[in-house]
Order: sequence, then structure tokens, then C-alpha cells
Amino acid sequence: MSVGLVYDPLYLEHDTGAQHPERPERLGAIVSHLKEQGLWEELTPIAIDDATLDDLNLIHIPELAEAIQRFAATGGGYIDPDTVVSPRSYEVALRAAGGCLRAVDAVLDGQVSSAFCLVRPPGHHATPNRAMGFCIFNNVAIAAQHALARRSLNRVAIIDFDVHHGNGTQDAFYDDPSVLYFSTHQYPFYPGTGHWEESGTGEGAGTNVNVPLPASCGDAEYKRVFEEILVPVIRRYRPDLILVSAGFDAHFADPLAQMRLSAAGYYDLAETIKSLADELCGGRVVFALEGGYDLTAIAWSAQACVDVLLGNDFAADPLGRAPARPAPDIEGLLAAIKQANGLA
Ligand code: OKP
Ligand code: ZN
Repeated sequence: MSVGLVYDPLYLEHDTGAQHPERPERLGAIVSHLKEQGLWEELTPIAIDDATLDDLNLIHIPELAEAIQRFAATGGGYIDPDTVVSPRSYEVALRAAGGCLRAVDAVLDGQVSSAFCLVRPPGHHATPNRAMGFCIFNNVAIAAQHALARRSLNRVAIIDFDVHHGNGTQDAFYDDPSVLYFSTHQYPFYPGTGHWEESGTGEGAGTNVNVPLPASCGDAEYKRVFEEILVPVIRRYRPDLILVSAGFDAHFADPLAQMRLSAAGYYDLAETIKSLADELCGGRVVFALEGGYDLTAIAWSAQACVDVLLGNDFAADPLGRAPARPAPDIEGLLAAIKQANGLA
């Protein structure tokens, strides 16, 4: 069972400035942690290249790439209050998307059984026509559409456990039944979308499943959401491939959000995803990094996912479980979501 890894030092060259949470040190922390833990050498490096304009155009309007390229070439700056383009950001963003594309190919070719992509900038907020929320191109959406359009898959499931709603991915596939988009996220929160009533339109009706959670949900709440909603929804959908928008910003130590997952909680979520992949699509699953801004939390949470893919036990982390607090009541919310999705 070989587990592929996508990483390129070019990913460090997207320069967001000293104050920005989405900084190169995020990848540095994960890479050095995986090396210290002896996991780096257990992973199979996947050869990558840059996404082409044709690849980007699987999801984005051609004007987006043109605008980013021009902006970067003229020195860059902020595209929105959160999103920086530095002089090398265009080439880095092309390689982030390219990394996810090659990971999907490596899994579909049977070169590796599963893969983890350590990429930046992240992608899930990038819509077909705009970059936003730290994201330039939608790495996971592009990889999903590549699998469908070029590798003749029929159905791809995208599981997005980043604490923010992946509005860009939702937009890309809102009317498309060949992609199931499932997201857990803090709600209400940035970017404002992700209500459970946003369920898809036209042929895509019912293939967009949002689980908008109140702040303070932790390991127990997420486990329940995965068991009671994710598992039946994915089983019913029968994907040919699972992609994961793996954001580690629902960790209790994250500075941007107010959820309470631990690395052990992430291990459980990844185990559920891995067993769905084993049951439904020959284990074919690709994780791609999205957010997560506490360096210790993301290093151990990324390890938790890698350990699941490698078949290793959970490695106890120094942060441990979130300090005890009253659990938020998600009973009514889950009942409504089950009802809306025909699971009740
Ligand atoms: C990217 B990813 C209000 C604050 C918005 C943007 C957060 C982007 C998160 N302007 N902050 O999903 O982790
Ligand atoms: Zn996020």
C-alpha cells in the first residue's frame, strides 16, 4: 500500500508577507515534522509539473489566469482584503494545481494507492471566475474535473473538512451530478455561504451537501456528522474517486476559527474517509491541503491523515484533546439535514 506525496519547494515562493496567516512556514512545519517522525521516507514522491491553461480552464474562465499572470508580472498586491498575489504567485499556483492533477493521475494509474498533496496556495474558495480567501486557482476542483473529463470517471466525491465553506468548489459543481460536494464548516463564518439548504440545482440537485456547524464543535460532534451524514451520503453516491479538501483549521489551536477538533479527531475523520474509499472505490483517495494556521496543530493533524493512509496507529500529539467544554447542541441541525437528504 504505497502512499504518494506531492510537494515542491516552489510552494514556498508564494509570498504573502510577514503578517499573513497563510504563510510558507505552514508547509515548512509539516515537512520537517513528517521528516522528524520518520514518515517522509515512507511516502512515495509523485513527479509533478505545472497545470496548463487547458487544465485551469476545466474550472476557471480564461480571464482569471490572464488577470493573475498580469498582476504577478507587474509586482502583485492584494486581490481582495485576504488574498495576496506576489511576483511568483502565478507560477506557484499553477504548480499547486499541477500537483493535485498528478496525484490524481498517480492514483488512477495505480502507481500509488492514495496520496497526500502538500500544496499552497489553497484552492477551495477560488470560484470559476475569481480568486479569493487566500486561494488563487481551485486545485481540488480542477483535479476532480480532470478525472471526469480526461480520465473518464463517472462520479467524484469531494469531502471538504476545512473549517471554512468551500464556496468555490460548490460553485464549480452546483449543477453537476458527476461531483458530490460535501462540506463541514463553521457557520455563520467566512465566506458566508454553506447553508444546508444549498443542495445543488438542475441535474445537480442533491449532490451538494453542506453541514454548517455552530462554533465549538469538537471530535465527538464531527465523528457524529461523519457517521450519520457523510457515510450514508457517500455510500449512496458510489464515487469512483474521493478527493479531500483537507484544511486543519478546525483544530482547537487554530487562530482563525473556533472549532475544537484535535489531531486524534482528524485521525478518526481520515479513517472514516479511508474506509469509504476502500469500500467504494478501490481505496482511491487524494488529500490536498487547504487551510490550517497553527503550525503545531497542522503538523500533527497532517501526520494523523498520513498515518491513516499508511495504515499506522494514531501517534499521540503534544496538544492532545481540546479542554472540556459544554458540547453545542447539533441535534436539530442534523435532523434537518438528514430530512433534506432523504436519510431520515
Ligand atoms: C482560507 B481557508 C474576513 C476574514 C476572512 C479569510 C479566511 C480564508 C480562509 N475578511 N478571512 O479556507 O482556510
Ligand atoms: Zn479554512
